[in-house]
Amino acid sequence: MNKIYNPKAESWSSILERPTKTIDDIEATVKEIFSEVQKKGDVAVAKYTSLFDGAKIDTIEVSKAEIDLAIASVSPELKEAIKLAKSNISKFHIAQKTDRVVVETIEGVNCWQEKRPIQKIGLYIPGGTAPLFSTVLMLAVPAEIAGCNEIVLCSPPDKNGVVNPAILYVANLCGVTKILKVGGIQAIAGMTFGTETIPKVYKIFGPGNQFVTVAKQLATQFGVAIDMPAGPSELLIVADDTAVPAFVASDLLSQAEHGADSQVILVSTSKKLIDAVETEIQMQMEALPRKAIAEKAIANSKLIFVENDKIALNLINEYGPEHFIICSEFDDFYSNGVQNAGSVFIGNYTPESAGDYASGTNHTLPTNGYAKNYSGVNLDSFNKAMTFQKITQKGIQNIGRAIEIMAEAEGLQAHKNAVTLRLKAIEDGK
Ligand code: HSO
Ligand code: ZN
Repeated sequence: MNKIYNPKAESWSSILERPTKTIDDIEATVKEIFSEVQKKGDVAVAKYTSLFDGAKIDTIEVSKAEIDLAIASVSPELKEAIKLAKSNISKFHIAQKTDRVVVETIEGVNCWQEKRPIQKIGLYIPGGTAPLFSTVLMLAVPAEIAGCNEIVLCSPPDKNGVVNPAILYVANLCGVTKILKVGGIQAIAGMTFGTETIPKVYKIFGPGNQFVTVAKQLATQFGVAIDMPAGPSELLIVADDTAVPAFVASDLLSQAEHGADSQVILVSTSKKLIDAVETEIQMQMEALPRKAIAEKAIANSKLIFVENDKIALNLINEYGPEHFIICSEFDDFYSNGVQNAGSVFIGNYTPESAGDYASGTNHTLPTNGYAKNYSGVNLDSFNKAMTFQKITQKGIQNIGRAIEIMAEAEGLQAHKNAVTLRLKAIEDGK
């Protein structure tokens, strides 16, 4: 752990630097697989599934029988927990629905805005060391609420050609329309171009490793939208002597166990707290099954002492953490002053795990400083805002002259004519 005392503002960006990415060498592989999937469809998908996942797959789509088997294998206790989480996530996302916005901007000119669901969406759920079925909830629940009519889910199979049963259970519970055993670059390529079995979608959501991240970025070049650029998990905690060191340590470790490249940072105005948290981390880490992973992330973590809360807030806003926990006497100061963070957790009894699973907020959040310019996934991520207008004769008379003058000034005579003809027809009709 790196303890840093009173860092100068000039050094903040280097202290807070994220683990560097090696996008360049990945790009060539991604392009090659995209081009092969585009040309050969399912044949290429099967080839890469065998190469990367070591699985021989005859049928890419998960069958009804496989789903039934998965449902039966999930424990009643886990099913109950998932249902509680689903209920809270549903409540929070249903509340995000917006009404039609209607404005008569000037007499006779009626404008309105309505949301429409993105019709075809693709969800990517990684396999790996911890298959995160909770991410299926975070993506499929709002997709269903928004009314997306085609929800495709891709997740890689294990060596035996099986997708994690909890992922299948949640997908089935949340209205996913098609589940496919395909992961990695080939999954993103499949949803970008469409194959014999994988439907082409309009927007792709979900986390993934560096290959998946680069693949999602390439997908945008073929007209597919993506949720956001993803990166390793991050957590920044600001805490003072009102915080409980054991709680703070447990939160830092909860993010550290995601991956060796996770970033966890503690900012504090108390040296005493920093030391206590450091001791707690070492103690708690010993007992973690994923100690080897957490240890690596913790080795890169930063415990930063600053003189006062104002400096702390500036530093936090410069970093823009994915998750921001506030355990401070001055929690209002921080929650009102934070400008850049994906999701904020306030008080000693608000662990990040709550938002990861069951409080109701979404856990698909911007990392890598993108909290400065991206929102986390929310109901509107699955919608487009469409505008409508209806203009009466009186309305076109009210704005027609202004349009004519502006069109003329832009040198666009046809635009002007579209108004002039109508104004004249109205006059002639009089
Ligand atoms: N903390 C992760 C989400 C997650 N945690 C899923 C546990 N399961 C997002 O950064
Ligand atoms: Zn997590």
